[in-house]
Amino acid sequence: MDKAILITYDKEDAINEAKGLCEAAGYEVVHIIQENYLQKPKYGISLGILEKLQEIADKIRPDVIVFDEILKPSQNYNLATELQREILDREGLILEIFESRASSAESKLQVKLAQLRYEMVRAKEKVRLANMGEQPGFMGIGKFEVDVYYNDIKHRMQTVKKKLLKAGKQRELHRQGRKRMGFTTISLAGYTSAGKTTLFNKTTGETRTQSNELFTTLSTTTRRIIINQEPALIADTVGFISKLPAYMIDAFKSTLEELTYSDIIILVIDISDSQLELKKKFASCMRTLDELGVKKEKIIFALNKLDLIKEDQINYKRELLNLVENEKVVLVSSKTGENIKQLKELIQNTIINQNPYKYKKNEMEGVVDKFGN
Ligand SMILES: Nc1nc2c(ncn2[C@@H]2O[C@H](COP(=O)(O)OP(=O)(O)OP(=O)(O)O)[C@@H](O)[C@H]2O)c(=O)[nH]1
Ligand SMILES: [Mg+2]
Repeated sequence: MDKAILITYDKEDAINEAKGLCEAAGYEVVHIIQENYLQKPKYGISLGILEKLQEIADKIRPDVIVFDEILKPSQNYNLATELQREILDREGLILEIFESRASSAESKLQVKLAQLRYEMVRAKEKVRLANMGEQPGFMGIGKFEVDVYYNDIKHRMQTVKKKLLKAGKQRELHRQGRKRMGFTTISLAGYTSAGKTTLFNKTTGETRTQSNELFTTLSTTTRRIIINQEPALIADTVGFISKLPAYMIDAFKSTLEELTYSDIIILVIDISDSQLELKKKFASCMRTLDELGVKKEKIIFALNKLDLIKEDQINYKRELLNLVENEKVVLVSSKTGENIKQLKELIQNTIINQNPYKYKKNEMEGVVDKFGN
């Protein structure tokens, strides 16, 4: 396994998440440097820490130095030059994970697009520096080469986008088909590792891979379930993570778009997380859903991993998320199956409320049936 030195924030949850990301990308974290502030202009870290890092890196000889913040191209370049090692920032790390996980043709294209955008931002910086004449040979390339490089990325991005557009149209057709057939569509959303796939498996009897590694799921799978004696479709989706840059959400748009068109979103929340983590992840999920244009009324909150917390913690944690008054909350354990029935009932009631006419009519028909025959 490749070795990594990790530079992250001096907070337990940040450390755990960053370690999780490193492991998911296939790195063994051999040393951690914890800092309060990681956004100093030149290197992200202070000169003092840089010196310390240099010493440690000389001793440990890691394959990569992971920097758990988004680095500007110039910062990345400065660090790499000083340390003479590969520097991977948070974005680069997430991209590596996505790349290794992407299995469907569409998710591969999405990852490709995200990678090209990542490169594009860096190319733009190179063009800017070259134009300023400050660093004509920035990273060893002249202005002409930078232009060629930039245009090449742009061209490749256009090709990938076209292919994705085609895949998106295919999805749109599927969606229309499902709508015509009157299926209610339900999507599972939530932070990575919240338990979406476990819940999906529990409700559908499927056996998709669930794991405590981050970003286990990268593509959307849809299955039929019966709610209210009628078939509905439920989809498992890619997880969210904080500080996921907008362009990455954008790259995964066609997959995440399913959320925009779903009748119901089950937002899966890991209620066993620490207060801080819980709040941060929740805010991050709500922001992402908002960015995707998901209406609040469609969201059902599934507070998952109930088996891992004590009774007296429950209300406190609901309060923390401002979900005490909310009626669309259900506490579940996807592992033990506890309260899955309640979740289904909540889904059912939400569907009925969304289509009062349809279900009124069915009820009436039921009455006629009973008494008419
Ligand atoms: N104790 C407990 N563990 C759970 C529960 N639900 C899920 N898990 C565990 O949490 C981990 C993550 O579960 P997944 O279902 O893979 O999570 P996910 O949300 O699909 O994650 P990504 O696909 O990575 O976004 C796994 O190790 C599950 O076994 C639960 O209700 N209780
Ligand atoms: Mg999953």
